[in-house]
Parts: sequence; structure tokens; C-alpha cells
Amino acid sequence: MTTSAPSFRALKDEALQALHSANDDAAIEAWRIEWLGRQDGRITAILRSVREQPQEVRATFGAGANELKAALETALEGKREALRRAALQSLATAEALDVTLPGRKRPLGRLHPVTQTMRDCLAAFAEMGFRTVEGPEVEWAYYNFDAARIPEDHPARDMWDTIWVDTFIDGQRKMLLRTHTTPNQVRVMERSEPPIRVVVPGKCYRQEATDATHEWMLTQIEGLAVDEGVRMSDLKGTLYGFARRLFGNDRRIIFHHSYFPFVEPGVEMAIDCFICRGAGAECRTCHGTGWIEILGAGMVHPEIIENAGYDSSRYTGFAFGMGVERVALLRWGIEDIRHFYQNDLRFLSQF
Ligand code: FA5
Repeated sequence: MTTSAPSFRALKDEALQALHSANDDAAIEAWRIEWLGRQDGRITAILRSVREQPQEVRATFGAGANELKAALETALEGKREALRRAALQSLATAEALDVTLPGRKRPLGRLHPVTQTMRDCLAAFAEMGFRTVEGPEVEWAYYNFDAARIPEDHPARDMWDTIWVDTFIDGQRKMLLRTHTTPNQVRVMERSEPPIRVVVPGKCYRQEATDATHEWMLTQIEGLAVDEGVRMSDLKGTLYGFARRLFGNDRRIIFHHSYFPFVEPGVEMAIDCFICRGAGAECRTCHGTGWIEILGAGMVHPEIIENAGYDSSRYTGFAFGMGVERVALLRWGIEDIRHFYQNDLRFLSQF
């Protein structure tokens, strides 16, 4: 093949034009193979043919061919660089930050009002020397009922009240979602020695028709104090102290007699109704009584003290079981307990 100097220019023009219209990596690579490929590239073929040129033009031909190769290599590098820059440019545009846009608000979470109330209650009892411990939510019928002197035929055991776990042991259901935190009285006494002063918070479950003051899932705090010489007046003093701390001095409280198989005597403590202040016969919250019950309490039954292995002539104790949702209703003047578990942020974010 003999190629003259002017045809080098034509080749160069042709090559550069082809390179110009190659606009991605694949097209550029195809161009490189066509022109500069080591095996069959067109420039490589020209360089191989230098030897075949007549003596008198060989030097000029060789120089022209090398110049053409160098020009195409430079153009190739330039094209690659231009493509890299264009890619970076479009990335910069696509991912550009507009620093003038207003920031996106990240809402802060907060504790559920029942959790806040529970912590405040536990703190009030901690100040009076009560340690917080916990017990299981799925409980044995033994601790929930038998050990608390709730006999087989007690209505609290009925399917209507209790949510049983469908596991049969000796043909009977023996596990349940605890209906109260009272099983922890026995659990704590089994593993410790007097003096005892504990509070046990936790969720409880009952098959309950819900209304403004009843939910089927409720949170209780059980309190237990056992020592020599613990008296009913200690129970009342502790609960008065708690009520003042949570509700202030001007809130009125009342104790009246009640029956729970695990205490003797038993009481209920109620706080004056914040909605009707005792004046509303139709009040949905207190049902016209003027009082909202927040807890059951009493002196631990001597039989339970004995069953724990303590001498009931030496040791006495008091216990209480408080509904935390009821306390939360009262402190914020909420008219319906069911708001707490409907997950409506318009309600929950007010606390
Ligand atoms: C009990 O659960 C006893 N274990 C309390 C107790 C403990 C008495 C220790 C004596 C000694 P009662 O079912 O009354 O009792 O519930 C206690 C408190 O839990 C109530 O005063 C109320 O504040 C709350 N409570 C009960 N049922 C519900 C319910 N369905 N929804 C919301 N709160 C409830």
C-alpha cells in the first residue's frame, strides 16, 4: 500500500469526524479499535506498510504516519476527558443541593402519656423508699389466682374476665395474660426476706366491655410493704403522700371499704371527679358518684404472709394495686380512657 501525504490529511479528517460523533464509552472504544487497534487498526496497517514504500518516500511516509497516529491518540485522550467531564457535570447538576430550600422537619418522639404517668408514680414511691421490680405478663394461674386466695369458683376466673393462653397442661389451661399485678406480691415474697418495699408496674389484660373508665388492656402498679409492725395507717399515709405528690394538696381523696380475697381489711381509694366536681348525676366519668376509683388496697392477708414462709404474728404488710390510666385521666382531665390506645397523634402529641 502506498499512501501519499495529502491522503493522510483526508484520513485524519475522516477519523476525527468519526470520533466527534462517538458519544459514549462503547462508541469511543469501537472507534479506537477501528483506527488504533493493534491487530487490524487502520493506522497500524499504515505503519506496517512503511517498509513497503519506495526508498525515496519511505522516510516522509513514516513520519506522516507516526504524526497521524500521535494526532489520533491525542484526540482520543481529549475525547475521553471531555466525556468524563460531561458526566461529572451532569451528576453535579442532578445532585445539586439547593441550600435555600427550607429544612425538612424531623418530629421529635416523646413518651406515651401513660408511660410518663407511670414513671412519675414510680418516682413518687421511690422517694418513699419503694424499689421497682417487674414480673411476667404471661402468668401462671397459680400466681394470678390460687396464691392470691382467689378460689376456683371466683367470678374473676371466668372466661368472661380472663384471657387464657390456649396451652393445656394436665387437660387444663394454666397460663393467662395476668389480670392484675397482684401475683407479684407472692413472687417477691418468695425470693426475699422482710423488710420489703417494692412497686411492680406492668400491663394487665381483662375481657372487659370498654367505657370511659375501662379498657381491656390496663396498666397497674402493685405496691407491697412487709415488715414488723406495718399498719393500716402506714398504708393510708403512703397513699396520701402519693396523691399529694401527683395531684396537689387541694385534691380530695376518699377511702371506702372493699373486698379483695388477698387482703384483710380491704379498701378502695378514689379521687374527686375533675369533670363534674360531684355535681353531675349524668357524668360519664364518675357515673354521678363524684369519685373516681384509682386503686384497691389493704393489709396483706396473714395466710399469704404464712405461705411465704414468714411468721404472721411477727410480720404484717400492706399492698395496693393502682390503675395508671386512671391516674393519667385525673391529672390531665381527660374524659375518656379509650383515647390512650387509639394511636391518634392529635391526642398523643398534646402531652
Ligand atoms: C385489682 O386488680 C387488685 N389486684 C388491686 C389490689 C391490689 C387490691 C393489692 C388490694 C391489694 P381492681 O380490679 O379493682 O383490683 O383494679 C385495681 C385498679 O385498676 C382499679 O382501681 C382501677 O384503677 C384499675 N382498673 C381496673 N380495671 C380497669 C379497666 N378495665 N380499665 C382501666 N383501669 C382499670
